[in-house]
Amino acid sequence: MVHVPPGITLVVGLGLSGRAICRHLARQGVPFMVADTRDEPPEMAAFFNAHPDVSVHCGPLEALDIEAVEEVVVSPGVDPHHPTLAPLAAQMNPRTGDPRLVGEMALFVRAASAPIAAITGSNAKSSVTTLLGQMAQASGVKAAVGGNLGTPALDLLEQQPDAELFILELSSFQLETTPRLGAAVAAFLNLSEDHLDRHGDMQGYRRAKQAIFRGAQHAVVNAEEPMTFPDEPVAELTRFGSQPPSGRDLGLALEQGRLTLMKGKASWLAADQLAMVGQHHYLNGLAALAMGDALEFDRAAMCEALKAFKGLPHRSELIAELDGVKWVNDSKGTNVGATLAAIEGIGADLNGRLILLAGGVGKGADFSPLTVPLSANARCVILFGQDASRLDEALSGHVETRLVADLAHAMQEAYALAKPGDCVLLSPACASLDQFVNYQARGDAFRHWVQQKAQFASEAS
Ligand code: UMA
Repeated sequence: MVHVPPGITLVVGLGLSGRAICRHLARQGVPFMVADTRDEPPEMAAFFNAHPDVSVHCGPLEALDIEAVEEVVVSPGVDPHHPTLAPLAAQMNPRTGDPRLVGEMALFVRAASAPIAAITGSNAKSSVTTLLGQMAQASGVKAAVGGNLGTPALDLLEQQPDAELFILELSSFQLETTPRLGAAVAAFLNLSEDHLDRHGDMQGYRRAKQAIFRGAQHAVVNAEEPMTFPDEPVAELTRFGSQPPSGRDLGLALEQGRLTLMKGKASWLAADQLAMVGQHHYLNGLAALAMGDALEFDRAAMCEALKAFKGLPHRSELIAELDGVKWVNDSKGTNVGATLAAIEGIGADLNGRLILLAGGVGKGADFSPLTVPLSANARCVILFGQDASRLDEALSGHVETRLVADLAHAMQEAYALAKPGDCVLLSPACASLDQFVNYQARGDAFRHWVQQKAQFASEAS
């Protein structure tokens, strides 16, 4: 048994968040030690360089006696229901007023002096977060943008100490361990199956996300998804959705024959002025506009930012056209809802010319919602990775499926199969962690392969 010394903080996890937590505690002069369940967590040498005096426990958490610890700060990838950790979640820390077990965001809330705009949802949260950041910039507001989409929230405190606003994408993992966020505006964009292996069921997943509204002044929710509405009353509430809006809500309506983004009866901008085509892009735009409006951003500046927004890498990103075949990288499609949105975005006029590459870690999801759009749009689905056979069980009989070992083989298979006019879409509906470090690495592998093919083709011609 390793006894954690009394009165200190224990940081669990040595990934991006864990290292940001350690830097933050070191800056604040709080004594801490670290645990990671892996025998060899990444980048240990760099960690010991930065924190030579900090002790690190690697391996099972069961080997730790944490009775005397003051506070445990868990990384998002670590399940707070782990038997060693869970009892602390029910005990209060008299110094902080929070439970003895918290996540990174609890430390952030204690230290941040500027307001928080927070975004969660199963999909599109990175796009809305980025878009709101660009709207802030266009409106002359100094905003620091981070959270689940990349830069850990605690690092923003150091990188942008003069921020007037923090715009944070927050995952269910981060929210689950956040006692009270107190956001100026909090958006819950949508809810579809994801991370059921961690949260147990949809109720557990939704409950974790509901924490975004704790202490919020203004809630932004999806008019068509009541599951996104706050359980506890929030002073102000704005809905966004695909129908003509009433009151102070935002929505879409036909104005003189043009689909238009509206607030109540006021036309804000025509959908065809956006660089990105497709209903889910309009909904993302409306969600960001609703948040920016709640934050009193300049309306004209917000609309200009929305018109200029061209989307994010790994999100339905056209990489190249090879021999008349479009190759699209949607590696960020890590759950069924995201893959459905990607197919809807590009599949409308494909009529059986879509080749989907899918597979990886399915996180306990039900893949059956994919059957209808795939039977309408796909020539073939090429499946790879840990849960390829679970996907195959759900899809075969509805669409042609092929099973291969990994993404490289899936791309080769797609290349051999595709005909001019087809679209090869990498939108795996699964996490990447069985075969890649993260979804970015998976998308980069796809991009690299396609670009090499494109280069050979141009050299040969
Ligand atoms: N791990 C262990 N043992 C440990 C600690 C971690 O096995 O003791 C494993 C986790 O199970 C996971 C991996 O290591 O497989 C990374 O976990 P982590 O908590 O160390 O993750 P970070 O590197 O801190 O990255 C996290 C987010 N990752 C997760 O929530 C899994 C990143 O979101 C986020 O960008 C980063 O913090 C900065 O805020 C990624 C993600 O996949 C993009 N998020 C999920 C999603 O979007 O669906 C929630």
